[in-house]
Amino acid sequence: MTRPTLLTDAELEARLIALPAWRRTGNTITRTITFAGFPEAVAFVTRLVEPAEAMQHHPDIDVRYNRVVITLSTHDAGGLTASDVTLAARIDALVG
Ligand code: H2B
Repeated sequence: MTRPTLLTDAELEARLIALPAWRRTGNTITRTITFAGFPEAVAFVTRLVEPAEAMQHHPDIDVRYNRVVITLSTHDAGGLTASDVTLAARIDALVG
């Protein structure tokens, strides 16, 4: 398998303009979403399965009561790639 290509800082900054809910922290981007309660938070996490499996690109997920923190990074590349940006946009579309 070819190693995915890391985005440059300039490419990343440009693409994050379209993803204002996401914050970059080093080699990851993160979005926090708050729900009415734990069932809604867990239900949302199950909705991430389809895009993640379709892309074979999987978010790191932290659920705490009604809050879901989603962290994206391309582990195979050791940083952020186009797959992270694409998945972030797909997650935004699910949040609505
Ligand atoms: N998800 C994420 N976030 N980063 C990866 O590098 C990654 C992945 N690699 N999901 C995929 C699976 C790879 O291990 C398989 C073989 O496609």
